[in-house]
Amino acid sequence: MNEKVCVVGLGYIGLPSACLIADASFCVVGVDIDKQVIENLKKCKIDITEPDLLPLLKKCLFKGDLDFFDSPTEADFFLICTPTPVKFLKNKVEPDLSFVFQAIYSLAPYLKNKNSIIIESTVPIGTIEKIKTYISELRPDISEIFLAYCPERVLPGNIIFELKNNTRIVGGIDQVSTNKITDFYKKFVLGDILKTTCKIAEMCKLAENAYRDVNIGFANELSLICNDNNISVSDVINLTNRHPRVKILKPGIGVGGHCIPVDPWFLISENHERTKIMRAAREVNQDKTIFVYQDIEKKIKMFSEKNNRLPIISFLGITYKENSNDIREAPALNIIKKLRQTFTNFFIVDPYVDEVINIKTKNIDLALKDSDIAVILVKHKQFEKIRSISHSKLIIFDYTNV
Ligand code: SAJ
Repeated sequence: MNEKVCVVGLGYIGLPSACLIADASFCVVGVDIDKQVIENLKKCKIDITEPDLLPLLKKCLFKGDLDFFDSPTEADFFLICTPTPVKFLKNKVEPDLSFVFQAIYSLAPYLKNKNSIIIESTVPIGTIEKIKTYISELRPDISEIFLAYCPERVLPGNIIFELKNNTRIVGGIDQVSTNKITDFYKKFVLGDILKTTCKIAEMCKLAENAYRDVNIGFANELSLICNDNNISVSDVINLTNRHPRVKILKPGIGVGGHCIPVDPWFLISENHERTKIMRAAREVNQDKTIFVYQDIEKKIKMFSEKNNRLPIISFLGITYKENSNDIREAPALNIIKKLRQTFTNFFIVDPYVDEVINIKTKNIDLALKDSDIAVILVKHKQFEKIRSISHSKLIIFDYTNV
């Protein structure tokens, strides 16, 4: 009989993982506390736009290898893919592990000896050890459980491909767990699977995303210096990157999404004195969004003084990155939310989003026709030819043109 896998948390990692594992001849049960999510999935309805996900979901449901429930069932492998957000408290920022521990609590009654539990959610260093203690408190009758941390490292927009092909890290609580859970991943991952300890795996995931944040912060800092000196940062970066050992990332309007602006806090909160660069990068990246907001305000003022009226502005792009419909932690959204407290003469254009903060997005041709200014905040591919569809008086400010 096929081995059974219970995937807890059916978000942008859990759902594609459940489908991929079911496609590899496991019998998979996907679990989510949100009953609406379960109802929709049973009808093949998803709101994640991810290439290849819907056909894979349909195939697995049709074959009967995948089903969805709102609470766990018995299984050989439990895969936890619940979110781990951060809480912004008065004097500190703290990781919120309640969803992960809630998931463990909910599956505990179904555990049997020699079951495996795998955590994929981003967690602070030492969490897997805490989970082991928690499981033994919940189920003192169980003598042997395999437990490992295996962080996901996929790029939204390319999840199915990357889940299959990326190199994975498996960090077990002990050697037996590492081996057993590595063998499990080998059944549906084509990329290399590297064995390590759970603490190293926890640190690797946090280091990966903090590395990105720090490097984007560096690029954003350069962009502000170039702006002050009236030189093109894109020229500087293109030329600098011709050095064989330099690879500067792209400056932007700030860092969005649910990973890179969040994960550095997992390290900062526990290692405050040791994370000076990471804290600075967070600050620089957050400040970059404020800089863009203030610069837009300045441009509105200049237009008003020159023309004796407020401009009509089309804001192009509202998502956290290009060619995506994801608005979580989107800097563009934060800019518009703040701006609309004092300025409402604008359209939002985003081919991937129908409505946001109670504003219906507008077709690009219609919006530009009626606008004085176009502000590009996110470089969706649909905006590449903006100059060919804009009228001669349209002023374009491109904050992504780096
Ligand atoms: N950004 C820049 N400049 C750059 C690159 C990105 O300003 O040079 C901005 C983007 O505009 C966006 C944010 O950073 O607002 C994050 O975008 P992203 O595409 O770099 O990353 P995510 O959040 O979509 O996914 C990341 C991935 N990490 C990368 O290093 C590319 C992925 O590998 C991780 O698994 C994922 O986070 C995660 O779940 O942790």
